[in-house]
Amino acid sequence: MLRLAIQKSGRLSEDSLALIRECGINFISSSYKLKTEATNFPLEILFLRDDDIPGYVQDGVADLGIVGQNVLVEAGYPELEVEALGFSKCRLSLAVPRADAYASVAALQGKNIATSYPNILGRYLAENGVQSHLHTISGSVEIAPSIGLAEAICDIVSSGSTLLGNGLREVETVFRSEAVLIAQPNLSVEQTELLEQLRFRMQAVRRAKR
Ligand code: PRT
Ligand code: ZN
Repeated sequence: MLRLAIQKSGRLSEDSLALIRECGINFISSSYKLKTEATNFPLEILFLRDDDIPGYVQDGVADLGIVGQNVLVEAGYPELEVEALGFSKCRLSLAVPRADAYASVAALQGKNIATSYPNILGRYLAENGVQSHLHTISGSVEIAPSIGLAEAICDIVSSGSTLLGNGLREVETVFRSEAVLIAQPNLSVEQTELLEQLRFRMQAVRRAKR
């Protein structure tokens, strides 16, 4: 038996459920249940907040998970990734108020930056030899400059319309992300065999879509 953790409700949920179904795995899901069992594959599905998925898989509470690389890498477990899934593509970017001068990342030296991704951003700034003050906030990062909390932000972008709507300009791509399948490091031989079957089916689903 394998336990797979997916996001309960959010941007990853629909595509995660669709992928499992396209792999030929049948299950009944209802919006109030936190767990369900597949009827034709030894798989249990847990519905969690995406931020909790890397830790649950690292600890072996779940065997597998589907999560964004942004959340996985920020949590510090990049080595759990076993398969890129090709959906929920986005980027983690730095942005500044539209009217502000910006020549390069050196412009952020000594500045305050609001983000929900202090680990990924901290590494990026260190690699670029820039020291900034990071303010970790968990949501509504885009309003930080307009309320005087920070001179720049680092947040997830897909279409760019949220930045635009808040008078911000995207200036650097810090990290590119997509949804990935992750697996706990201590699967049994039988579980590893099931994981390989699942990956084989996921790869076939992706090939069929190209
Ligand atoms: O409740 P839970 O904690 O489970 O969900 P969540 O609110 O933390 O996450 P959710 O559902 O918003 O996103 C889940 C994952 O989807 C993220 O971790 C990313 O891997 C991926 N993803 C893809 C995105 C986006 N696209 C995205 N556009 N995550 C967030 N956004 C937000 C972004 O934060 C910003 O506020 O959308 C806004 C920007 O969108 P654009 O299109 O205006 O640029
Ligand atoms: Zn979350």
